[in-house]
Amino acid sequence: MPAREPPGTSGAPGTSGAPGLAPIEVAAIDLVRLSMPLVRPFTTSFGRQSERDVLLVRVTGDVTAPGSGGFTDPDSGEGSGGHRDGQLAGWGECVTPAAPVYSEEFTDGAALVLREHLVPALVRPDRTVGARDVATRLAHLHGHRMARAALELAVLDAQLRAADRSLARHLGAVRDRVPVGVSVGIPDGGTPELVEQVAGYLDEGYLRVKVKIRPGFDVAPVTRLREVLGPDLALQVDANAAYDPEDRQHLAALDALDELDLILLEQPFGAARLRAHAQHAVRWRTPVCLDESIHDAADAADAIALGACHIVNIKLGRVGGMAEALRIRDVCRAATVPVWCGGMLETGVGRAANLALAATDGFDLPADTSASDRYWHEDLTAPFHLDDGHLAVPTGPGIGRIPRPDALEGAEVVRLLG
Ligand code: SMG
Ligand code: MG
Repeated sequence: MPAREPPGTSGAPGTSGAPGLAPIEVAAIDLVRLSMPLVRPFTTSFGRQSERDVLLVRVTGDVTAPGSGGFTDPDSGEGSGGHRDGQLAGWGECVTPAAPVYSEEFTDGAALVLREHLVPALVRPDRTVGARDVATRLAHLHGHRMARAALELAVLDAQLRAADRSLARHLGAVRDRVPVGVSVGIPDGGTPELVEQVAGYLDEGYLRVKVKIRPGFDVAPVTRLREVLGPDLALQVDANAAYDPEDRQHLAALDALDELDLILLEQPFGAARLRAHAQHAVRWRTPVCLDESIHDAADAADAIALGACHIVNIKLGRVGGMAEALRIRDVCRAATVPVWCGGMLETGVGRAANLALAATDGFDLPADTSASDRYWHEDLTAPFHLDDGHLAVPTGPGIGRIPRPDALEGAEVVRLLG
């Protein structure tokens, strides 16, 4: 982890020139874990998921800034954002899947590394902590970016609540609503169900559609979508690294998809296969977008220099948090490579942070941050609604959302530091 001061997450001004943030005195750190069923199963090339094993990091700070403005949440109307007895809470969502199927990271591993390594390192030598300390104090530890990101975002949320400032404002957001698309999994019912689901999402107003593909479910369903929904459908596909660049049939399928006027082809090959991406990106007219391959700004710079991608999907968890996400955005901007904000089936906690990121300059393509009802019967926070193809960026202090107390009833709470 680079030790230079990251923009937007520290006592230093954000990219907007927003004033700096004071560190907090950490009183406690907890892991809050609960299972949430998805409204419909989500199947990708790596598996089928019907619920999320949700892991939140809660950082409780002693209020050190008097007159810091209370902790109400105007977006949700939920009253306290964590203010109790001179303390306030910041929240971060760890986006790990339950199993190491998207990358090496998984929720039990994240909980363990947070407990045994990341949290102890964060509060050494003292408990006066700002978001930038997550990079500097944890610099000697490798990997576990999703766990790191959850910790960084929780500290940042607490700092922002203490300063009565929204994350979006802190980052210098340039829009108050974010254009959004929807990521559609491989349905149990195959192509007919895919067409029905996509048509339904378009009726709801989503601005573009991303379809999950895998070898054997690619050319035929995507061709059918084009036939039924027409040339104007804003359509992209995501392979989640399922294609083998040495397999002729796999390449033939990707070549056929290249004829279908897609906005982009996301991560066809394995995360480490930058050269394979470059070899084929140069032949295809469809822009290649990388997701799993990009862990930090150096990866983005290398991928761009190699010609391995034309577009980058930025996810807070995959890259270790807000500071690195903004660095990647800046590397891409300097190379005129568009970026957009991806998703990991977040609850309202993670979605709120995603929206603030997606509201910053440079995030010009629709995000994968769909409305709450696309994922949940009842979101963990006040829900996000789709309005004319957009989600409103929260304006309350911090991420502008807190978990509803009743939604946390029955959650497992593990105190890591108290
Ligand atoms: O949050 O709507 C969402 C999901 C977006 O497709 C999505 N994410 O590779 O981009 C991706 C996948 C990873 C999901 S793994 C849980
Ligand atoms: Mg992806």
